[in-house]
Formats: sequence, C-alpha cells, structure tokens
Amino acid sequence: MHPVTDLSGLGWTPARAAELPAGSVPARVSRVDRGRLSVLTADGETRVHPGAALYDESGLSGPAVGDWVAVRGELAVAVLPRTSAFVRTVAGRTSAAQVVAANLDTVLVVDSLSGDARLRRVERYLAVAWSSGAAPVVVLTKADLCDDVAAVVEQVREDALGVAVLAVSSVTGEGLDAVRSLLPPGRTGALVGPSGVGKSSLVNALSGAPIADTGEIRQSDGRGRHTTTARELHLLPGGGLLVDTPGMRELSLYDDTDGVDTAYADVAGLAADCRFRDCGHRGEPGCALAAAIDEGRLDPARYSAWRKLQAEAHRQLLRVDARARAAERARLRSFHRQLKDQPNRPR
Ligand SMILES: Nc1nc2c(ncn2[C@@H]2O[C@H](COP(=O)(O)OP(=O)(O)O)[C@@H](O)[C@H]2O)c(=O)[nH]1
Ligand SMILES: [Mg+2]
Ligand SMILES: [Zn+2]
Repeated sequence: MHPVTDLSGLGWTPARAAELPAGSVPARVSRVDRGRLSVLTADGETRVHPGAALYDESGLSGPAVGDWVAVRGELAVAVLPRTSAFVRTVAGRTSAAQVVAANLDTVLVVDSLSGDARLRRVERYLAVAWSSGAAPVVVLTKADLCDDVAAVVEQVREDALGVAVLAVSSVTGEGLDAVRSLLPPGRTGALVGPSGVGKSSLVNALSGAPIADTGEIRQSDGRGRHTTTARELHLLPGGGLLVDTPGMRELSLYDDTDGVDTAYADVAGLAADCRFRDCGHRGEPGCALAAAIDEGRLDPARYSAWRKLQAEAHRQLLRVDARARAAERARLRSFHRQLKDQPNRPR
C-alpha cells in the first residue's frame, strides 16, 4: 500500500465536503467483508463497522467498494452521495440489485483476445457501463495469445463506436502504459467482465506485485473451483485507483422506471429502437433518441423532461424507505446480538 498524504489522492473532491455530517471524517471503502469495511483514509488503511442505518431493503444504499463513508470513531455513520455507480442485478430479480463499485471515473470493460463470443458480452457490459455515469473503455487482454490482434480490436471497435478499445497482455506488458494513462493519481477505474479474462492479472501487472488473486492461484489451491474473490479497491503505484471485481455471471441493468415510461410512451417507444437494449441515452452509439432529436422527430424539451423524471425515479429507488430501514435495523440488531453471544467469535 502506497502512502497517500492527502485525500485527493484517494479521489476526494472538495464538493463532497458539503455532504459530510458534522463530527465525522471521510474514508473510502476499499473492501466490504461481512460486517466489516476496509477503508482508506489520509492515515492509511483501517477497518470500521458499518452502522445499521446505512442499509435499506433495496440493497443499494449499503456501502460498496469505492464509496465514501463518513466515519465517527470506528463506525461508518453515512454513505456519501455517489457520483457514479456500476450496478448489477440478477435478471428478473430486482431485489438482488447490487452496487458493484461506486464513484468511478472509468469503467474498464475487460474481455479476452483469446477465444470468441466476446462481442455480445462486451456489448452487454458496455451498456451497463454507460448507465453507471462513468466513461467506459474496452480492454482486450491476452494479446500474447492472439494471432491477429489488430483485426479483433478493429472488429470490437466497430461495435463499440466512440469507445476506446485497448489491447494488452499482462504476460508481455504490451499495452499496459495505455491502461496506466487512464488512471492518473486520484482517478478511479473498475475492471468488469467475465471470470477468467484476466482482470486480476491486469491489476497485478499494473501494480508490479501479486496483490490480486488470479486464476493460477485458484488452480493451485487444488479446489478446482473459482474462489469467490471479493471486490477490492487497489491503489496503484502511479497513484490511480482500480477496483478488481469477480466475474458477474448474470448482468442486467437496474431499472424500474415503468411509471415514467407510461407517461412518456412516445419517448419510451423511440428508446426501444436504441442499439443497446439498456441504452442510457448519454451519447452512446446507436441511440434512437439522439437520432430522433437530430431529425426533428422529438422535442428536445420533452426529452429532457423525460430524462429528469427518469433520474428522479432512479433516485426514488435509492432513497431510503423509512419502514424498510427500521425493519432492517431490527434484524441487524438481533444479528449483532447473536454474534456477541457467541463465545469464540473472531476479533
Ligand atoms: N497468456 C496470458 N494469460 C493470461 C493473461 N492474463 C491473464 N491470463 C491467465 O488467465 C487466467 C485468468 O486470469 P485472472 O486474472 O484470474 O482472470 P479474472 O478472473 O478476470 O480475474 C489465469 O490463468 C491467468 O494466468 C495474459 O495477458 N496472457
Ligand atoms: Mg479475478
Ligand atoms: Zn438511447
């Protein structure tokens, strides 16, 4: 762990100070374990307890890797508002929505240059990346295993219009500098993509040290199964911050804006023609709304009203429901009581 002398090196921005409750200090969540948060502070890494008040029923309000939390003593008392979030849901089960990583500047959609079937996957991850509010980049790994890197990169580039596509090899070091340049000091990226494409190897190659568990370690542990590695925020030698995530098998957008879409059926109807099924209409390629505005078929004012309502619907989802929160608090209290009653609990 490299020492960080001031919080801006961890991605802190002065604007966040207004959100900080009195008497608390900010810390950035680097890892979430059961009942414990690892956080990065100006003084280094430490562990704090998440207060029960941080959670609501949606599962979205609780602290995620990359979140800024307000800490009092050894307790995280609030999660500060997120500037972006990569959110996954298990298809068809909105209750399982989960913030994979928060406050990202860049989402690195990772796939491998060896093997195929990557186009649809990259597309899918890109769609979610676009809706995160962070800028996506495609990183194609294992360049050393591919005979015609340029051809594959070109093919992906055609599909991912407007998004940079980089080819790298964690074995030869090819392309690593281009990835490094995406992550200057204080900037935060997250590696997302299927299991086995080389995300953790990339973290290790960028940091010059085996700080993330890779497939090889998994194989040599003899269990023959993927260890569920936790998401973790790493501080790179160059000062950038990078979240490694385990593969996400089921990935879909968290979206519950049906009500708004009923009121704006015309806009929603147009949006159905966007190239990405989960188009965030933020300038991504193939956006039918952008085309409709350009061609005068959609009133920009109506479009922005719809956008505003959609954002509002999303905020509603993120808003803490008082009743659900009280129930959750009660459940957590009894959970903590049970823990305390166990004589041999680890400390
Ligand atoms: N040849 C080659 N193998 C790689 C490269 N990157 C990762 N691997 C291998 O791919 C497997 C999965 O890598 P890992 O980093 O664990 O993937 P993750 O699941 O996305 O984190 C491991 O056996 C790695 O050694 C690369 O650039 N070149
Ligand atoms: Mg990994
Ligand atoms: Zn669109």
